[in-house]
Amino acid sequence: LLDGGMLFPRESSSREIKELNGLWDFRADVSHDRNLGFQQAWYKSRLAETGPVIDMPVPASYNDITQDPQLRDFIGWVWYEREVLVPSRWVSDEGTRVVLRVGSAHYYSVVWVNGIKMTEHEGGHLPFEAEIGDVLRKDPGVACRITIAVNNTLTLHTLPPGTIQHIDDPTRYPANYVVQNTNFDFFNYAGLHRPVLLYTTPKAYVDDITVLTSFADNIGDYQVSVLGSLNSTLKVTLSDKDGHSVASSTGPSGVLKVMDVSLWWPYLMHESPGYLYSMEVSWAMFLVASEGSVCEDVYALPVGIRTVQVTNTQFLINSKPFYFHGVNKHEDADIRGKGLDWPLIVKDFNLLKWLGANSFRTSHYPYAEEILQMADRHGIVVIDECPGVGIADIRSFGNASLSHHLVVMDELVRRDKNHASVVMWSVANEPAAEMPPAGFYFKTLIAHTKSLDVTRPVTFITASNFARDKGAPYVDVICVNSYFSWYSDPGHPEVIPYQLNTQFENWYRKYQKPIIQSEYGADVVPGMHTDPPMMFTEEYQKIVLKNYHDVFDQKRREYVIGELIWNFADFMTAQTVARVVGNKKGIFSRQRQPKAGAFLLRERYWRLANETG
Ligand code: BDP
Repeated sequence: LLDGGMLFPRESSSREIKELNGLWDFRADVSHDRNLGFQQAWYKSRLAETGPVIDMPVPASYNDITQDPQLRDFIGWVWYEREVLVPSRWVSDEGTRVVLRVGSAHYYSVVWVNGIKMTEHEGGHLPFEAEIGDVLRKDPGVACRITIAVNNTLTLHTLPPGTIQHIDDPTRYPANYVVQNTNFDFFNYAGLHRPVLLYTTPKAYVDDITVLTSFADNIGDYQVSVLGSLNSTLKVTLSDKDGHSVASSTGPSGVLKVMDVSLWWPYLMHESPGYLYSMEVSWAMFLVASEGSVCEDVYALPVGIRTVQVTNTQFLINSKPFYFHGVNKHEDADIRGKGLDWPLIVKDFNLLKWLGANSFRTSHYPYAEEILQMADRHGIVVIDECPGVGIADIRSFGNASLSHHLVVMDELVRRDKNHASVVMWSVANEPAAEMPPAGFYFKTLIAHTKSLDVTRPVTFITASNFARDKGAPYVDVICVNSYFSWYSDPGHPEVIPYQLNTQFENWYRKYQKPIIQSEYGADVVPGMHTDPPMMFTEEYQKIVLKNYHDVFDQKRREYVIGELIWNFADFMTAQTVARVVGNKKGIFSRQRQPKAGAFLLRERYWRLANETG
């Protein structure tokens, strides 16, 4: 079980935040075995004292920041360092906890403060923290020096998995290099991808909050976990948008009933979508020693009240059928790679609304919490995917991999359980689900995820044959990817109606579960035109989309509950013969300009919005 909660850092009357975004010192360890930094203990003194450093923006991937091809394709440890002055009251007051939080660092991280190791974390897409107050108190007045070493190497047991290959061929001297092989189709960007910050809480603090909502006029169960002595009082107040308290309670768990509840709705289904209450948890502990004094922690969590259910033909939000007409995305853009970037986030949400998209899947890893908060507020529905992408080698179905995958689901559910926008978990994308160990693997993984969250359906995205997929028996919704007329029958969009129909009928006949077309699409090099349509042109993408849509329109009246285009925007990949500077299946270019397919999709999504919400 995980140690403690992972509430998103928020300021309150008891909590302060200091952001550490901006320029950090940076050095890649280019030594032969990439281990010089540890041998020489670079964390012991300033990074600039042990060798040359360059400026590196945080948050950002480091790969595309310089002109150095070695850094772009670097594999191994890179070192980041930043010195920060903390307010003296944080250090002088023994009653203050100072926490260092890293939003995400890809892939494996080690963190030191003033040369003392604070924590390590495995996994590139979820936050981790360390309490650093005691170390700061050792040397009050001294700047706090934060060193983070990050290693992007993927192995058979990381998530996503990968293998390292040494190309060492004397007949092709000097062809001697190392490559990171993966089975996924996006560039393995690395670095400090999300904000790094310091925040404070009192010594006794609200550690975690879990809210389960249902309606029949009440918000259902909540559970608050607080850390500290029990000589205390806990108060939970739910306020509406105008700040009026609508329900309150005391005690670490219970039920809050809201009269005249305003439900959280997807934005096309209601005139005031994305309704959020604020659940304020305040925990006061009386300090017996200093009579009368109170140590209080206050945390306010936005809460949307809604329900999700799956029948064998429908997906219900607040008991109403919901049809997913949306997109698959990536965290990806020019220069910053996978670094969190507010202009990009807001632009993407504006484009989603321009399209009339009501949903997206976080393909193929958990996105920044800031993005999920936007989805909550704007009423956009999210399928939340873990980094289980490209599980293709039989060794990646073994115990070491499975145990790590279970921990990643623990971390993902812990982080995202309170987001109203998140309506389903996806535990993997296109695993080799036909392999013998896949049955046990997915049975265990899905049962585990359901034990962590009893309210949301669980799925994984399949591209396997319906008759041989060993994971499908355990999912609540069948999510299928297919690329008819692209990877099969290239150049023949006329095969789509028959093949897609057969695909849906096979899956439904076997499982009697609702189906989402979780990916379909075609590459377009923007501006490329032919008639008759040829692959890679705007015309070809349009005809592929149109042929898929005709079948969706028949089947959505039966059991097809959604369609997610691959992909929202073009994105960077590894260099291969099948990719022209990245994957071009976006309906927007990487710079977010529409291709012809975007206009076609826009017309369709708004029509669907009027018909189905
Ligand atoms: C699918 C993968 C996705 C790829 C896409 C493609 O799930 O990650 O980018 O194919 O090849 O199979 O464009």
